[in-house]
Amino acid sequence: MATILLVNGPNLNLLGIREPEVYGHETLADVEALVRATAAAGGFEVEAVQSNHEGVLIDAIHAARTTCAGIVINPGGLTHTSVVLRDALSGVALPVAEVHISNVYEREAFRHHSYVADVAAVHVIGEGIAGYALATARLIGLVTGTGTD
Ligand code: CA2
Repeated sequence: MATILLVNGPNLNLLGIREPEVYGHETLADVEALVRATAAAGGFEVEAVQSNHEGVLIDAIHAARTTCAGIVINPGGLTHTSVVLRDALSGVALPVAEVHISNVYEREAFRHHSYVADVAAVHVIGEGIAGYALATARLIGLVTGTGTD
């Protein structure tokens, strides 16, 4: 079965534990279960990584080059700072879906720019945890050629 890499960046291990008013009550384990269920419905399995260390994320993205069909990523705060993460995504040349739980465009100005946005083919922003399922389904649509957008 083909595999989707799910990447969650720094601090997303705190989901459901801190700042529920911004990020909701669901945990990282809930996110991973949601993505696995969505992927399974489309015939894909999921490899999940969360790290607070940029290099760990980059190594996982490089490893996906030969093992995965696409990447669903919430880069966390690295979205707004990391050229190296963007270069890793662009370097592996896999289809990428970028997810943000909160609506970054309604938050501080420094969250309005994403280094990942133009290397991602799918963007789901401000849909809460459900956005991960939307992003996964759209990515699978793209990978299998069955998508509507
Ligand atoms: O809305 C999103 O998904 C973000 O990617 C989350 C990042 C933030 O820096 C981006 O601007 C938008 C922050 C992830 C930190 O997650 C936490 C979860 C619970 C408690 C504290 C932080």
